[in-house]
Amino acid sequence: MTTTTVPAVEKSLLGITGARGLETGRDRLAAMTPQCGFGELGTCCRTCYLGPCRIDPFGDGPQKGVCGLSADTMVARNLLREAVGGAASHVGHARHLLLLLRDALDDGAPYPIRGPERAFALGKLFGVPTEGRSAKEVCRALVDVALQDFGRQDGKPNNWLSRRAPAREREAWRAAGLDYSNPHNEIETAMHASSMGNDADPVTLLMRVLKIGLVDGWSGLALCTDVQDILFGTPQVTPVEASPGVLEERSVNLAVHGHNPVLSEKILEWAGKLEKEAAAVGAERINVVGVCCTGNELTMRHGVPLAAHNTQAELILATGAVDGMVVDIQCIWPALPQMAACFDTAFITTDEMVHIPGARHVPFEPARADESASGMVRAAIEAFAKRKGKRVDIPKVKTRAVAGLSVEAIVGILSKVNAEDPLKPVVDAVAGGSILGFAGIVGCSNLKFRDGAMTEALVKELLANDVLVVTTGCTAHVCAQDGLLTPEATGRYCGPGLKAVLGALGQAAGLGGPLPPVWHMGSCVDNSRIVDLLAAVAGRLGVKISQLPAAGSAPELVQEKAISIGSFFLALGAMVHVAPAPRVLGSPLVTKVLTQDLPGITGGKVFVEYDPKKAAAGMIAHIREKRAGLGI
Ligand code: BF8
Repeated sequence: MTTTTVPAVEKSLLGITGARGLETGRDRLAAMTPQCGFGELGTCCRTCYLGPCRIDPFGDGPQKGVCGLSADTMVARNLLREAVGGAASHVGHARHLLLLLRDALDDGAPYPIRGPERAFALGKLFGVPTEGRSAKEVCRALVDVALQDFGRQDGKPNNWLSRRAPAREREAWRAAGLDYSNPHNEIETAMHASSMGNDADPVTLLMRVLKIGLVDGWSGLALCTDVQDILFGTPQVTPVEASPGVLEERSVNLAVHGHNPVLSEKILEWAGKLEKEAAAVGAERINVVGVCCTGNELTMRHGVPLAAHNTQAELILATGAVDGMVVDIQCIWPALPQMAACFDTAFITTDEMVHIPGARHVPFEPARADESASGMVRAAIEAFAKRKGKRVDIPKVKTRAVAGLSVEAIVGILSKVNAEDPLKPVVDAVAGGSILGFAGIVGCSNLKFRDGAMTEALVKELLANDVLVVTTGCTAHVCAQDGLLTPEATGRYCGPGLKAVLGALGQAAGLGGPLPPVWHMGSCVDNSRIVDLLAAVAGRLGVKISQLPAAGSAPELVQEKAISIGSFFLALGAMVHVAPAPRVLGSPLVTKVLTQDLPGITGGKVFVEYDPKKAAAGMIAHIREKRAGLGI
């Protein structure tokens, strides 16, 4: 790492935990360092009880597991299991949403259809009759199409992949044997193949990683986004506030954390309905704030403030000002209820998969959503009543951001510039070189890189080189906290070409200023929106996604879900920069396949670099190479 800039927000939060003597993830990381080298390299195998076996990459000691397994197979097998962990999370999230939509259509859960236009658009895409039918009728048909994929045993192509994926890529995946049928079967097969005594060929194991990437992408990410847009509406551009300074001393602060808006949407609704009860205990209002991806979902659709990304979830509890933290699924640290216990905070787990010692567990059943959500809001009000008058340490840092840039919102803005051909102004700017290319900077915030402001430094370097950035997930929080999601950032950070284009587009669209240089496209499942945007641009140019002057990055990898999302983008043909290194470096063969051979298979390529300037340089070189390939 070359930078040592600690972001202002982290600094102020760490000042609070330091002053209060509270343990944080940084303390636990320091106690854990140095971490296991075998684990980092991927050369530790725990899939059977002849082991655990480990292989020293420097050639000292045994070079095979007890069963004869090579380091290459060990690494490929471990990578596949990580990808499966990620895909299971996203596919499980999607299936849950589908079942909720089905129940809601039969009045079995109190959720109206707030995105009928999305239902009709998908209905047309899936060949479902829409003429003269209600949104509910179209949704019923769509639910049947989607659920067919989860039950099918006929080996026929997966509906969501077949209809949602761009045609050129679909054909390439079919030819490479990467298309799939039932997502659950693929997850099962991958776990089966990677268990002891099955697939020992690192190359076929790696092909399975790509296939799991597609399962993640189409039956996880895309399906989640589609159903969430049907249920809760397609995001539109909205100004928001960000950073822990959005907490309010005199209000009931209720943080929602996790990924599934089925819970957080209801919490928001009930927060609005219970304002009088909050006032009765002396609160100015109920202030719902967002953490991690469910925060992004509420921000994109309702302008709810973004309070914290993943590594800050425990830090905002240390302010003493969070009265309730209600969590659903994924990325919930077990440390959170421990921190909450130091204060009056009501920390509530809600999902049957997420029980955490020290938390209050209140099962959230969609059929009784109103009763459950109102109870959780009341728990936060009660906690406020206990907390009132006690010391709180809310950092003064509050930033502004523009959120809600779904593909539909982007096309809406660009339509004001060119109604006939909305993508033309952007495509022309790329062809003319004012926009050098596109970068998707996505994924997590990692303690190992926060003190170096890895994400912020990478984004700024790309902007200075006229690369337009889109973002999702915790990276979107990081960008919001650094002021990168504002029109002002365009003038401050962009190169002359990008600055001029964003200024002209903003004026032409009647925004009274430039478009922001980093576009907040949503939560991690909304990486599907990035794919839709790339597919639209590629389709407009008549090329494959792998030919676009574009690159992706997960600059602060944490979760298995980032591995499965990265695998999806590799299957799509994208360059994927990542730091820290995926656990593959213990295998020269796997490393070579991912960095050198993959471009000849899907066009994708893994690029590992810990220095943000060098990472940007590598991504820019890739973008230039792609430009040259297109003759621009
Ligand atoms: O799904 S970015 S730390 S919160 S995994 Fe988790 Fe990573 Fe945050 Fe959202 Ni995505």
